[in-house]
Amino acid sequence: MRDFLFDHIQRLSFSYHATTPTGDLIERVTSDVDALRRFFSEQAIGVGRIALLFVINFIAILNLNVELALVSVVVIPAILLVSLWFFKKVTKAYEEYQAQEAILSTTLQENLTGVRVVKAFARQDYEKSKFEKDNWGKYLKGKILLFMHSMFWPLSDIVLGFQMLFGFVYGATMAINGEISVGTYIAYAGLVVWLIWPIRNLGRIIVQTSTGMVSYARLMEVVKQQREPLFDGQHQPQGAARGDLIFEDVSFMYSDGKSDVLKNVSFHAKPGQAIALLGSTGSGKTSLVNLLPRFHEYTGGQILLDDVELKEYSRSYLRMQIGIVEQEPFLFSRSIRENISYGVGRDVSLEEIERAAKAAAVHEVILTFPDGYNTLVGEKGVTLSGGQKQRVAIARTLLKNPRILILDDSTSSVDTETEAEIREALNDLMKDRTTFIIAHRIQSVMIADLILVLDKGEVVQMGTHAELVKNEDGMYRRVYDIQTKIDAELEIEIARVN
Ligand code: DCP
Ligand code: MG
Repeated sequence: MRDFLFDHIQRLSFSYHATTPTGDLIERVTSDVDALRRFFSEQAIGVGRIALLFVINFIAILNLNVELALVSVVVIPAILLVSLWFFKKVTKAYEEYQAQEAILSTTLQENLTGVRVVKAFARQDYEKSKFEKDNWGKYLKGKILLFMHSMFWPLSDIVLGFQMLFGFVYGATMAINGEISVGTYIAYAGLVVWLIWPIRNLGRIIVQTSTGMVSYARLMEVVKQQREPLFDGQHQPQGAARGDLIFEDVSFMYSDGKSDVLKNVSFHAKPGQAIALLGSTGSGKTSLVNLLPRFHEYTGGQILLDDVELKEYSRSYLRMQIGIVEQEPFLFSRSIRENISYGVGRDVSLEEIERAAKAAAVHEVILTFPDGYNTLVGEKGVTLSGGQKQRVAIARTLLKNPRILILDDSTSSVDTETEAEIREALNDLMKDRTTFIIAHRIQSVMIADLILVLDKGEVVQMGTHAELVKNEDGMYRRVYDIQTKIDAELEIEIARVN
């Protein structure tokens, strides 16, 4: 079950993961699966034993005296009613308890992941009190749950105690009146205890079933989520794509969004061309490139890859053809070597890995680490600097050798010298791939065959660097002027200092 969930969760869509707290999912995969396992190993097995004991003893007493037997079980409806009432109460209490526990896990998980932010802003005390509040909430919810259980036991025992007393008195009266023999009475007294015991446990099981049911429902909520179909496309080309991309009036809105993030985007990227996206933060650059591997589905217009609509391709094929160096690359807590060869889908030699690392200008850096390529990367790459991480991510993508390359701000967190090194390496690698470059610096985008200037999801300008700088009122020219002005001022400053 746990393996299934793990696999399932990995295959859910981006929008599901964007809206579901990680701690909540962790909670379901660990605690709820445990609760369900406990339910099956402890409760479900008990049911058979109880039924058997009850039936045998009830038949035995029936054989002694029918009247006595019937008198001994009048309590069953009462016990059932009480159990069902508690069942409902405990279900609700347990639901709240699990939900609170999920909140607690989320808080913990976020704090561990964001520990640097917490420290940098000196928010330990705030986070501590938030955690304490959540933990206290869990304690209170747990207390309610415990209270429910502790109420049920005495109540059910009192009811059953009366039942037993009633049976004894009734039987004794019958014996005194000579309706049954003393021997029958003694046999009855011995047997009735074994009749009450299963009834008592039945109530307990009904109440405890609620926890199993709640966990089951919580797991089903995840299981019912649609997986992202990886192999749904009819169009499955054998070889690699050429990388010819046509955007026609493409618009896009996030499933939880209110307005279009991209509006009527049209352009043509020919195989091997470099397309640069320039635009202020939030203008939709990342959203645009995320449409290509079908992380999200565009909501209007169409995108053609090699003259076939993108939606006709399976996601797995597209993702094999497209390599992305993300804005914030994620590295696994594994060796550098494993991180670079991640997702290549075949055995790769160390030479190949080194070649990719050299191209990404990270080889020299890796050699300075204690174990070279076998050095472990700390959780989320804590031991690597931002720029180093990014270069490892570039090496990883290069090794995949994709037809379409997406570089999302990929040179933003490296120094100017390294940036020049990487750009040189990339120029080589971009040669026969369609490449998307997202950057803020004019130097990074001016070499592109086509530059798209985005503003609030719209392409406001399009062309080569030479064409765009000519337009005096255009946004591109404005960005260009500002950046060259900064550079010029820097030169003057340097001259003055010298
Ligand atoms: N957005 C959203 N849901 C997401 C991601 C983004 O609603 N899961 C919104 C936020 C922005 C808009 O979409 O208003 C565009 O976001 P992008 O990430 O595409 O913006 P950029 O990549 O252009 O910005 P940056 O330069 O900061 O990376
Ligand atoms: Mg972005």
